[in-house]
Amino acid sequence: MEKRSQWGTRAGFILAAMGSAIGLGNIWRFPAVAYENGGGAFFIPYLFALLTAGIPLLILEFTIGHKYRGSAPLSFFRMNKKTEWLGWWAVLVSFVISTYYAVIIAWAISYSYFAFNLSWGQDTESFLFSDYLNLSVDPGQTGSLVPGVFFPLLIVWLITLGVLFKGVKKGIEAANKIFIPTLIVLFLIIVLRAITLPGAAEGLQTFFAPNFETITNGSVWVAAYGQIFFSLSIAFAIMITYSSYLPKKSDITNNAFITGFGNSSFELLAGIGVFGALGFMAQQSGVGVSEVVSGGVGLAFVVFPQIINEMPALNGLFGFLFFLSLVLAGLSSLISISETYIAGIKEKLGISRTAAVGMGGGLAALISVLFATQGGLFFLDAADYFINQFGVAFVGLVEVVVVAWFLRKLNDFQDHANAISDIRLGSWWKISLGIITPVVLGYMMFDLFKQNLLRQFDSPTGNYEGYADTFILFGGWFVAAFALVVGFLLTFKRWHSSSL
Ligand code: LEU
Repeated sequence: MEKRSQWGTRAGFILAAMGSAIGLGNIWRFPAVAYENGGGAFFIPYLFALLTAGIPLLILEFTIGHKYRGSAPLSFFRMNKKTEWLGWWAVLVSFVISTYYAVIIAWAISYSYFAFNLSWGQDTESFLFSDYLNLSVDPGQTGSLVPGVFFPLLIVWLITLGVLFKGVKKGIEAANKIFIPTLIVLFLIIVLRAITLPGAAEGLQTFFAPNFETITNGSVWVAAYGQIFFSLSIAFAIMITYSSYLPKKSDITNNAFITGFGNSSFELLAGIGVFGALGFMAQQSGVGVSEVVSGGVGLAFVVFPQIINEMPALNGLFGFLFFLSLVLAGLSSLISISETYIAGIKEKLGISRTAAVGMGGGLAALISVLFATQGGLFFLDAADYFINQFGVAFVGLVEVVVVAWFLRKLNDFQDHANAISDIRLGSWWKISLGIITPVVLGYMMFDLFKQNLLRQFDSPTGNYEGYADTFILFGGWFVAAFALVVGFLLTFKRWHSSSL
């Protein structure tokens, strides 16, 4: 057996895990999700999800990777020959996500360039959709390639695959040692600037003003769990893969706490920065903060350029730093998502890292070109919704049910983690994973299927985003089903002897 690659230092591992966790989800997703789900009151379900699902699952995945020392599919295979498919599911979900995640980073690269002379003009919305993305086809059609997205996308893949070619220590660890500290410094500068803008206090008040009524609403809890999963990169095969490169003598539990709290602190910081800036924007345009809030694409690529336009000084520089921080946060996450399938096929086929990066990364890069077409945004939106809802949350649920209920591994894993970690795990961990998480996620999946299937068949609310049935079927359900079916099929191929 070939000697397994390892992290050079403990800090290197923690930075890589944090680099994966801190991503687009923290900067553009969290603030809007928190706001839509009760503002200050959202922190209660959020903290609950962090402590009963996020950190416990992170510890579980770190333990699995450390104990079985393989990519997610190999680790699950070693845990029990019958559960390999679970590892592939997570890997394929990551594969799909990597294909469009890369595209959003490409937009951020373009926007960091546009920031210099504020070339998005006053109507930032029509700039994004018409001038930049050239979105002039119906959902489901591709139209032609958009060069303004394609070229930065090429840069994204060159950097990501370049880092992955270099391997765990010289590539992933080295890149994160530069990316993450730089990101933190940049982001602190941005947040400081944002909260000292006139009107910022108003924005922060809106962000933190708790709306306690929302707490009794099930969908708020679902949103909190969804955010924690995405943001902490759990149920994506990522953390299993990364921890499989830990040396035998490494801490697990403490590392998981550092990663979990580090990620949430960054998220909170992003919320503060974003809402400070939104408060400023609201004051400039004489409206309430709630009128300028929007999530996802809108927030980062429509509202932020407007805010940057209005800033009193150094607008271009502020804009550049903001989009550069999106790029850095995104790249370190994309590297981690891509490593899951690179490690998986490397071990399955017994090929070199170089060949695996070429094959896996090459294929992902090729598919991602679909999202750089005129109709790319629609594909991206549908794939993102379905793969997140029916991929990530579903894999998370199956993972805890299989490990805790069917294989009954929690005692075993608890002993494994306790034997090497500073912090000892007690009943909190087992109750969280054995009872709370499966129950909450089970309810969540049930509710989601109900909503989306009802929408499909008898549709007072219409399909997701009002898309046509065929587009939802091929652009949404099919993508999620593809990940699950291919995952099963891959288990029929035998492991190369060098991996066993
Ligand atoms: N945790 C990442 C983020 O917050 C996403 C993950 C899929 C790597 O953006």
